[in-house]
Amino acid sequence: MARRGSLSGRWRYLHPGYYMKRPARFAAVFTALILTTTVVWDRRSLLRDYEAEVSRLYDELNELQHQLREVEGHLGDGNEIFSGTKEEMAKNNNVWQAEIDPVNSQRREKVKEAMLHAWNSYVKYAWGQDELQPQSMDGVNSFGGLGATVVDSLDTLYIMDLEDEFQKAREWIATSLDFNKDYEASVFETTIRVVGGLLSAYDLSGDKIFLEKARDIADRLLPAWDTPTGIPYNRINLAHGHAHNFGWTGGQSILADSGTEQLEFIVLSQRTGDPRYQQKAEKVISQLQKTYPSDGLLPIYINPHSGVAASYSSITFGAMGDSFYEYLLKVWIQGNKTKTVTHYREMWEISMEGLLSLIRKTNQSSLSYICEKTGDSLSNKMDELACFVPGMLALGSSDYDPEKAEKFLSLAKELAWTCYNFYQSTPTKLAGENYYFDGGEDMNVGTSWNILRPETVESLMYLWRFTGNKTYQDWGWNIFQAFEKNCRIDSGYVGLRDVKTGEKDNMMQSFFLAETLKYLYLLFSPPSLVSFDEWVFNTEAHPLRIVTRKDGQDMEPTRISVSKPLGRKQGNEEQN
Ligand code: DMJ
Repeated sequence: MARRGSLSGRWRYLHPGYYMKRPARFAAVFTALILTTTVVWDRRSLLRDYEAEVSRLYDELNELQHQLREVEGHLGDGNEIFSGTKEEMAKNNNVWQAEIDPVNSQRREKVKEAMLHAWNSYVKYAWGQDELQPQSMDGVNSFGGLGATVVDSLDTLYIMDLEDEFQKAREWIATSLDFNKDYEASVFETTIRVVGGLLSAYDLSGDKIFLEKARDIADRLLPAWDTPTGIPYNRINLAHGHAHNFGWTGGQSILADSGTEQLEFIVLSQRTGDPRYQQKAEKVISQLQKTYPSDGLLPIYINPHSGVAASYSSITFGAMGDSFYEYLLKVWIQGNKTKTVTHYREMWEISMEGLLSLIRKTNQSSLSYICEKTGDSLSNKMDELACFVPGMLALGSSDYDPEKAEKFLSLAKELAWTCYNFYQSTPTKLAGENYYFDGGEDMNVGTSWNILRPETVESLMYLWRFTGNKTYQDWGWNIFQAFEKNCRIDSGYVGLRDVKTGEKDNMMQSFFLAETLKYLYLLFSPPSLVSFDEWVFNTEAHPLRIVTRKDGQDMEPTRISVSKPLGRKQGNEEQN
């Protein structure tokens, strides 16, 4: 039996005495030790070399990407409409670039972080209420207690991959959202935010709870369309179904409030198989079509009993007119551009000719803007709300013949430049609510608040997707940074009472989470994320899936687009 310290046991090889008696064996073990160390050392330095090589290749890749952007910048002027095989190649190439572009992915992460900050603040201080008041750190039921921020945020959370937050919102909707409210709701606001938000969440996630809830609220809104003409009353009591119009319109229905439910109600009919929603909403357009003016410009007040538009009220692409024109185009897209929906496109095109008649340029810097009109008189005023127009024109221009497509896309770029200047021209770099262009001057801010509106970044996202011009991403990034600088506080995001002084208000509008942050996120994401081929965005930025309309006689598109949205084609510093 071996004793401890003995040179004959199994541990004898570890005892120095063993090797002193056997020098040859000592030399062999020593050599083996040296060789092993060398190999290990060498592998580590190989690894280091390898890492350096990877980093060098990564730099080279960045450099090549940069050169590629420059080459692309020289190949075109940023205005091209790609087509055919070249288009597909460019599209794939650009999507690929957008996916790995480190600048884009950093910007996207910052926007996602902003969404988390807005959402967490809302959860902490205003959970379940319509909107957060960040300064007083409480909530307010500005829409009757329908959880507007929860519903408006659903798809943004989903698209940004914020799974836990989405699930929390979903649970609240399943267990606590109750529409049986003795409250005079705006039919328009409830449709675009609540019906639209729920349907979008359903289309994205497939979770039936969202469809059930959408149907519940839509059923409560439906009696609003029971008027002699089918043009709806704009307010309705959600519990009793009593509908009427706002007192301040003198009993008239508002154009945008009456003509911005078609997308949502068509989707609801498609998903439920119940045609009533679609029939009510589409009848409004058929009614307006009967007396559609030759310039396609409708005054904002319409009598729901006679169907006649009040000529004393103004014509505008801003407040109270805006999304009526937007939906004419988008319902046509949603309807696969088939014969069934041709009249929407026709009405939209007539209105776009009317729009051209409202365009003026400043003497100073040749900035294009959209006038408002009452009777025969034009006013040099433009709302920031009208800054959705560049995006709408970009979306609709591709289905014109090439000459008109070019014309409308150019106008879209000019107007986007003006809208961007609404932001750049103020000390806070945030846009006021509206602008005046009197006496040929460039722009003077009128109403000077900013309530975190999305229209300009919305248009930048469309223009970037349709032109591939990286400049639009840079403009969007500048606007985002101005929001971060002026509007972010510890308890959420606020608007500004005055864009000149930077004085803050006390409201985080639900559309900031639904629209502004979503469009910014998409501006820095590959265009394949919520692609225009498959989705159409409602006016509150809720994407709705395009499916085949079963009520159409002819399923073939009546137009073949001359252009398609692209990914990015960077490097062009064009400024319209
Ligand atoms: C949103 O509710 C919608 O975009 C609507 O069409 C216009 N106003 C706000 C955002 O500014």
